Parts: sequence; structure tokens; C-alpha cells
Amino acid sequence: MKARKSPAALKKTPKTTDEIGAGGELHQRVKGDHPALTTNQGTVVSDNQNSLRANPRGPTLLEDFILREKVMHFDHERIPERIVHARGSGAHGFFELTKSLDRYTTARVLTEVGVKTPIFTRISTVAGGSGSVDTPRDVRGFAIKFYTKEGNWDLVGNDVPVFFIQDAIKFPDLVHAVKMEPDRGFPQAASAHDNFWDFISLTPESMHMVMWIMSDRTIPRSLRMIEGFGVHSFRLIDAKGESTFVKFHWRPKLGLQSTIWDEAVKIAGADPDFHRRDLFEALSDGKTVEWEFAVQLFTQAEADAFPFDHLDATKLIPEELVPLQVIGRLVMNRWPDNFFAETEQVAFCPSHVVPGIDFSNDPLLQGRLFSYLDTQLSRLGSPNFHQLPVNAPQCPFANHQRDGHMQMGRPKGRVNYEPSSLAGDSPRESPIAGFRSAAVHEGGEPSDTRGRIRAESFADHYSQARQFYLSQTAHEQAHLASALVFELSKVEHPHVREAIVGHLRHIEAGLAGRVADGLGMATLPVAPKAAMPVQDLPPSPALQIIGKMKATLEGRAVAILVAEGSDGAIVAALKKAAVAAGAKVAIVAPKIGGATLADGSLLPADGQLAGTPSVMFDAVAIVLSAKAAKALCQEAAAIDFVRDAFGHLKAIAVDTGGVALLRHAGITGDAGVVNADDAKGFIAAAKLRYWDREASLRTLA
Ligand code: HDE
Repeated sequence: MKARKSPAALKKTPKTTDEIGAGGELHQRVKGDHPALTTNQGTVVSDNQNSLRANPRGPTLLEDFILREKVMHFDHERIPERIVHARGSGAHGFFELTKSLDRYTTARVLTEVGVKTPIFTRISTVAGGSGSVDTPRDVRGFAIKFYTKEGNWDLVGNDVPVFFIQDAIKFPDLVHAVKMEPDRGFPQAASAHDNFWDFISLTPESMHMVMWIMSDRTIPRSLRMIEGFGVHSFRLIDAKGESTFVKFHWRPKLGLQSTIWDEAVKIAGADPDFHRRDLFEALSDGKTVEWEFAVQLFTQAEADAFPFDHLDATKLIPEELVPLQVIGRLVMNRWPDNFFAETEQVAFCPSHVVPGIDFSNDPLLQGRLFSYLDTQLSRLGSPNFHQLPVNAPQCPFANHQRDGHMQMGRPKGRVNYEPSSLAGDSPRESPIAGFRSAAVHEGGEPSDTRGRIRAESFADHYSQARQFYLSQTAHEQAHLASALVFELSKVEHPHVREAIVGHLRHIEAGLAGRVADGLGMATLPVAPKAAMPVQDLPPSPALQIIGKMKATLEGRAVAILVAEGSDGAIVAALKKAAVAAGAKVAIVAPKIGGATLADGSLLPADGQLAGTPSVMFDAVAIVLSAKAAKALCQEAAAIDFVRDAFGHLKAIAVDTGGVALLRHAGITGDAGVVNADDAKGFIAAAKLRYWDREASLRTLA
């Protein structure tokens, strides 16, 4: 074989990419004002294509410090992913207070109306690894870092208001049970397996959370359409040191919306990054994403009268009992510049609070106060993780902590201790302005003794689960029951399936019957002994999703399927109307190059039919010539396109060609199938989902 020329010789006479190695000549062709490529020590690199060799076909030399530095850095690019919530998407933005809570707290972030506090938010799935898909059935983490004038406040919540367990000591067991099984290394990002349901079947306190995770809340349409909850009770502290309990809520401006299970499964294949892409594209398009921030405030006396213990994270406080007060808004407006530096390295800790905000005695929260700081050490590798730009407070901060791995600061002066008298400018404590814990008496009753005890007031595991189920619409109840049938059908051990159905008997007899029937059980399993009688709490419509969906195309996506010979006027009218209504519109065609319309013009496509299924949209229009429709009747992707849109209860607009495709796919039509000539009618239809259609399409439990 002919030896290649030396790099120096090639630089002088670049001829073919083969001769110079991939990239060399191409680089030179790129226009722009490029800075010189250097090593991490600033030495300018002359050749980034070829390593240093003893002769053109000889061994690589150890002397090549440029190669060694580059590969060493690459070899260490990964840090441990989060043990839970590994897959997440982050964004910058601000929080603006609209109503002061100065009656309750001294925290300036909650008292200074109109002030915009910078924030970084990360929304995540829980169970999957960092490379897992965006749409498994899973809770979404909803973590916000407020860079306030008084220090960082991290509100690290979820998109459902309750949790699986009452005590932090159970968290490692819960997470081990839901993650992939240790002997086989699967399933990834899925709770539908024996270990999870085995643990749950033996943990009655999880039953309320089971209702939430089996509802469509855990298969959201978009990260922009989920609620957020601080979950635990916190305290606000006023200037006198008096405290009021508070629960935090986020409510999406776009309303709540979920997918249905079949849709979520297909989206996972069509676009594993569905949620991340949706958020990225919305922010890149200059849109903002907004939530209302609301609080529930209550006193100790009010808490004592609740029919549950608010310190128990498996319970929520119904809005009907303590109304939500909207006090501000959260706006996401900027995707991070760099995913790793910001979204991956951001370190949230529930223990990061500011003066005026304090913790409750919720034993789950208390455990979290320890855990998050601890995990940052193994993930980020240094107690100086707070110095990373995404984690650093945006207010002055100073103390006598020093040194450690990756110390970036250069604290000046002689004094690094306190008390001291040698320096007039060393940081000192501030008794008045500094953080003070709520002055609450923790003595308990004289008979109370120290011990590993679960309070009796935490013993009601079924009443709120029952309230949740009975608060849902009939469609949502059917989805919840079907989700249980799906998950439990993946469980190999019959006794685990039976144990879960036993718990359901305490929640609602009809639900237990539906699930038992769906699992093919001949008789209803025995219900376990309940620690206390189940209460009949009033239904709370605020727990629904369908009731909180907004009839809007804002934040939604519409596809128009075209092919050779489509009617351009119809397509243009539909597109114009959908864009005006706030939708993102994509033209989908059999070929990515687009389609020549009936008038001879070329309509470019945004997506190719086989790679852009209808699961990626909220409504679709099918505009086809008779000839193209005939051809597409032989095309599985086209038939799936309309069948899935119909099966996922979406509006479909059709012209005569579209009707032919629908007929071929066996779709007869209903109120959600409208004429493509009528753009206005399509927009009205596209804002809704056709829940009644479902009964004719699939067997729900
Ligand atoms: Fe977490 N959780 N958690 N968690 N959690 C973590 O912290 C933990 C819990 C939540 O986007 C970890 O930095 C314990 C409830 C979110 O970076 C870890 C307990 C709620 C995120 C940890 C809980 C959450 C985490 C993993 C039981 C809702 C992602 C990496 C006492 C209110 C934050 C990390 C982000 C992350 C521990 C329970 C929400 C291991 C011990 C309840 C949103 O520290």
C-alpha cells in the first residue's frame, strides 16, 4: 500500500479528502472568523486530523501530548447520572410575584411584587436512565432553583401531589423495586414488572399514589402541560418568628393534557425525545412557557382539624378544603447554552431555603434534607459544586469554608476562621437578617418517647385513593383501571396480582371488579386488613385531567398529510387557520422533498410520512388527490397515520381523497371527522379529543 504523505506536506498541497484525512480540507472551506483550536493549556494545534506517528504507517508516539490530552478528557466526559430522575430537560426563566405574602413570611422572593427572580427549572422522569425515552408511564420531577437576592431556594417537587411512601427509610427499597431488576438488567423505565408490584402490594401506604400513577397524569402530552407540586408541607415564617404551613402548586397556562397509553407507547418509538424536543422547539421559536404559582396556607389549628395528617406525604390537601391562592408566575424563556454544564450539573437540594421559608416535620422531607447534598458529592465530585455557574447563588456569598477539589474561588486575606479579630472585613453571622428556624415546640406529649414509630395519624391508606378514583370522569376511570390491568398482566407472580386487587377492594369495589375481570380472575381475592375504616371523602374535580384540559391549539401541533396532486388552496387555508389558532403546523408527505400540488407548485415537506406518524400531532388533516389516495391505500404508514389519529381520539379533516383513505382504513367517522373545506370547523374540532369514540375502538377495563 502506498504510504500517505506527512501532515506538513499535505497542508501545503491539499488535494482530496482521502489524501488529507476526513475534515481537513472541509474545515478550510467553512467561512467565518474561527478562533485558533488549542489544547487546554492554550497551545495552538496545527493538525486535528492526524496523530503523531513514527513514520507514515508506523506506530503512534506516546510523545503526542495533543492526542493524549484530547483522549484523556474524552475518557472522563461522563459523570454518574442521577440515581433517580436521570433523564431531564432544563430551561432558564424567571419567577414573578403578583401577590405579596408579607403577612406570612419575610422571604423577599415571596413579598416583593413585580420583582423578577431568575430561575432554572429541570423536569425529569424518575425511573429511566439518562438515555431513556421521554414518554414512559412515570412521575415527572419538577425542580426549580430560584436565584433570590437572599440565596438560592430550591423547590424540588413532582407533577403529582403525593408520594409512594411516608418515611425516607423506605426510599432505597422503593427505587430498587421500580428500577430494572438486578439479575436481568431490565425493564428500563417501566414499572410494569414483578419487583415493583411486589413491593407495592406489601406497602398499603402507596395505594393513593398508585391511583395517580395509573391515571393519565403519568403519560403527559408535553412538559408544558403538567402541574407541579412541592408535595410536602413547608412553613413560612414572619418577622415575629410565627409560622404558617404552606403547600406549593404550579398550574400550566396551557392547561393539563395527557396522551393515551397506546399513543405514549408509539411516541416512544417515533420520537424518543418527544418532550425534550417539544420544549426545545417552543423556546427556540421564541415562545415562553408559563405556570401559575399558587399556595395553600393553613395554620396548625386548621391542620389539626383535617381528616388526615398533612405531614404524611401520601396525602394531599383538597383544594375544596384549603383553596389555592395564585401569587405569581413562573416563565421559562431560554433553553440552556450547554446541556451538560447546566441541565446535567444543576444540583437541587430541598435543604436550600432562604430566610422566611422553613421545613415541616414530614419524615420524608426530613430524609430528603440529608440525601440531596450527599448525592451531589458523588455526582459532581467536590464540595465546591456550588461554584459551578448553574449552581452559584446570584447574590453575594461568603464564609470560611476553604479549599477542596476543584476550588475555583480565590478568597483573599489571612483570616479563614471565626471568631477572629485580625481582619475588619471577614464574614460574620447576622442574628437579625440570617436564617432562623421556626420557633416551634417539639416536646410532644409527656407520654411520647423516642423510637422508630409511625404515627397513628398516618394509618389511613385508602380514603384519599378512593376520593381520587371517584373524582375522575368515566373515561379517566376506565384508563386507570386499564393501566392497572396492563401493568399487572406483566407481573408473573399471581399472588402479587391478587394482593394488589385485594387493596383495590378497599379503594372502590367497582374498580377491584374491573381489574379482576381484566386479569381473568375467577374470584375476587381477599382484601388485606385495613388499619382503619375507609372514609368517604367528597369528590374533588380538581383531581381530574379532562376537566383541566383547555380547548386550545396553543402549544399543540397539527399535521397536514399531502401527496402529489393535493389541493393547494385547501392546504393553505387549513395551515393559515391552524397557525392563527396558535398551533405548530407540519406538512407531511410521502417524500421529504415535498409534493407537487394540483396547481403545479411544489409544497416542501416538514416530515416524511414513514418517519412522522400522527402520534406526534394533536389533530391531522388529510388532503389527497384521488390518485394519491389510491396509492396511499397500499402504504402501511398512511393507513397507520389515519388509524392512529382516529384511535387516539383526535380530530381528522378530510377532502374526498382523504375520505377514500379513511374508508380503506375502516374508519366510518364521527363528530371529530370533519370536512377539510371548512377550516374554521376543523380548528374548532381540533381543540378537542373525542373520548366517546374510545368505547368502539378498544376494550378498556
Ligand atoms: Fe428525590 N432525589 N428523593 N424526591 N428527587 C433526587 O437527588 C430522595 C422525593 C425529586 O432535576 C436525588 O440530585 C430521597 C420526593 C426530583 O436534579 C436524590 C427521597 C420528591 C429530583 C433523591 C426522595 C422528589 C430528585 C437524585 C425520599 C417530590 C430531580 C439526584 C426521602 C417531592 C432533581 C439528585 C433534578 C432527585 C433522594 C423523594 C423529587 C438521590 C432520599 C418525595 C424532582 O438525592
